[in-house]
Order: sequence, then structure tokens, then C-alpha cells
Amino acid sequence: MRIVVLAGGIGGARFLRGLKRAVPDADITVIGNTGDDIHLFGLKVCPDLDTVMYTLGGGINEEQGWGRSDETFHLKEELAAYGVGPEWFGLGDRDFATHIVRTQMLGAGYPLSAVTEALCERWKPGVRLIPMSDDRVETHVAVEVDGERKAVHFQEYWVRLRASVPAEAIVPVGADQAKPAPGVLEAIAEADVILFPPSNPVVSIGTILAVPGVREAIADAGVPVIGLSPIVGDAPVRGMADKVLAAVGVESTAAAVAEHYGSGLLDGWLVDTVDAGVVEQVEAAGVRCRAVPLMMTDTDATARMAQEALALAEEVR
Ligand code: GDP
Ligand code: FO1
Ligand code: CA
Repeated sequence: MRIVVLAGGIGGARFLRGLKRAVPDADITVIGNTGDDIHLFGLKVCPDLDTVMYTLGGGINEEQGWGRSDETFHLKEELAAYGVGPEWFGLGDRDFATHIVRTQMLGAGYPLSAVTEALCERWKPGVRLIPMSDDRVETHVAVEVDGERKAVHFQEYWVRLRASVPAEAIVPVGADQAKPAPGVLEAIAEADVILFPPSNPVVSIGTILAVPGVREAIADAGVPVIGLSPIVGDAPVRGMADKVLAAVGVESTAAAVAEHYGSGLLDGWLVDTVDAGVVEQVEAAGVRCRAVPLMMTDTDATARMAQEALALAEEVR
């Protein structure tokens, strides 16, 4: 079975770990979000690609969900001693090596998709991980700070400001000119099923869908498209997705996120059992819906979520 998954960072990566356990023989292609990418200290950092790569490759900091296990921060401290920041972004020593190799390869002329493939030769994530695009796309957030309206990089909004200032707009800068990376449209066209894991609907999956051609390819693939809600009991399970949903005028409910994706794109939607009350509403909007446990407490629980998603795919096929 060929499965395509559109993934952000932690939510996407943890779901993929469950999916791999549920269907060990499946051929899984992950289309990764690169809108969170940021240039720091002259290096290209791709947080969501790295989160998927480290999580599936056994190198993730499990408690944190991002960054390397067994990490130290000597380089960051030395840079800070020179007054060189930003201090609000925690790049560790082990993680730095990934960004150095990536930046060196990009400088030598390799596209990000080839660089990601090379990095994955070390981590062996057991999936094919492709960035959504080789072109630079950077999510910016229009915020108002002290009465002044300005645009900040997504990481500054998320990590430094902790989404504590109202976001007026979320803009995937460069997306309109970006081309899907080699293999993205082909994987979608050849997929047997397409999954939206419980990733951020706006700044993870929304950004991937903003790359021209991706949304259309998914709609045209003619195979089940099944999503899992990152919103449980009217709140994100983790993080501040409610803030970016509000910025695009979407309520933080499992039903509103399904409606945001739309019945033109989504065939099936899994909500958590605590949200069983919205199943009828989602189905009335033309999306097949089931309520099942959606907490990724461990890999077995996550594997059961993946099984439910694949079962729903068979139901709508
Ligand atoms: P990020 O790039 O690290 O923010 O990760 P993603 O975009 O892939 O996923 C973030 C989303 O994962 C958040 O909105 C969370 O609500 C969601 N999430 C995290 N853990 C769980 C879980 O156990 N169950 C569900 N349903 N969603 C989760
Ligand atoms: N998230 C944080 O909340 N604080 C950090 O200092 C931080 C550093 C960081 C470094 C490398 C990396 O791959 C990810 C990192 N993240 C950090 C996570 C990440 O930037 C965000 O959680 C997601 O992109 C949000 O969608
Ligand atoms: Ca992210």
C-alpha cells in the first residue's frame, strides 16, 4: 500500500511512528512542511523536516518533541558570550551538525530535497521524506506589538512571543511562486490513500497545501483523503494552534477544522471520542466522520489511530 502523509513537526512525526507500526510493509511518502524554516547564524534550519527525521530515526528528544536527545548547548553559550543571538531559539550542539551539513550541501548546489535524502541516509526514518518544495517558503505572521503592526518570522511568533500577541494574518511568503519538490506530485498521483495527521491545520498542513499544484493533485488523485483532528475537546492537544486558527477565522473545534479543509478535499475525518457529539455535523457537511481515541500517548495507541484512519479510507473508497 502506498500512503502519502502531509506532515508538520511533532504531531506529524508521532503519528508517523504509529503508522509505521500499524502497517510495517507500507510504502510511506511524507511531504514535509518547510514554511517553519529559518536561517540562523548563516545556517538553514528546517525544524519540521528534522523533527520527522529524528523522531523516526531514534534521535529525538522525546520529552520535548523537537531537537536531539542527549543534547548540550555549548555552541549556543559561546555565541551568546559574543553577544550573537538569537538566544530565544534553542539550537543544540548535536542539532547544529545537521544544519551545518545541510547548509554546506545547499551551498554546493544540491536542492533541499536531495539534501534531505542525504541526511536521511544516516537516520533511516523508514519513510521517504520529501520537503514540500525546494524553493524558499517562509511563514510570516502579521502581529500588533505595542500598537505597531509588523510581520515577524513564524518562529519568532511561536517561540519568542509564544503566540501571545494577536495574529492578524499568516502569510506563507514565497509559496505562490514555489514549485512542489521533485516526487511530491508523483507520490500524490500514485498514492492509494492520503493522510492528514493531527498536524497544525494552518502553519503545517495549510502551508503544504499553499504550494501551487499540491491541493489540486490531492483532489484529483481519486483516492481517500483522511484526516485526524489535532483539536480535542475544543483545544489543541499541544501548542497554540488555536491562535493561528483564530487568525484565519476558524474556531478551535474538531468540526471547524474539518470544515476548513472542506469536503472538496477531505473524504474522512477522525475526531476524538470526547468530540463524538460533532460526528453528525461533520457528516452533514459531506465528510465521513468517526469518533475514536486520538491521544498519541504511546506508539501502540498511535498505531490504533492509524488503523482507524486506514479503516475509514476503506469505508469511503
Ligand atoms: P509542530 O510543527 O511541531 O507544531 O507539529 P505539527 O504541526 O505536526 O502538529 C502540531 C499539532 O499536533 C498540535 O496542534 C497538537 O494539537 C497536535 N497534537 C499533538 N499531540 C497530539 C495527540 O496526542 N493527539 C492529537 N489528536 N493531536 C495532537
Ligand atoms: N521550539 C521551541 O519552543 N523553542 C525552541 O527553542 C526551539 C528550538 C528548535 C530548534 C530546532 C528545531 O528543529 C526545532 C526547535 N523548536 C523549538 C521547535 C519548532 O521550531 C517549533 O515547535 C515548530 O516549528 C512549531 O511548529
Ligand atoms: Ca512546525
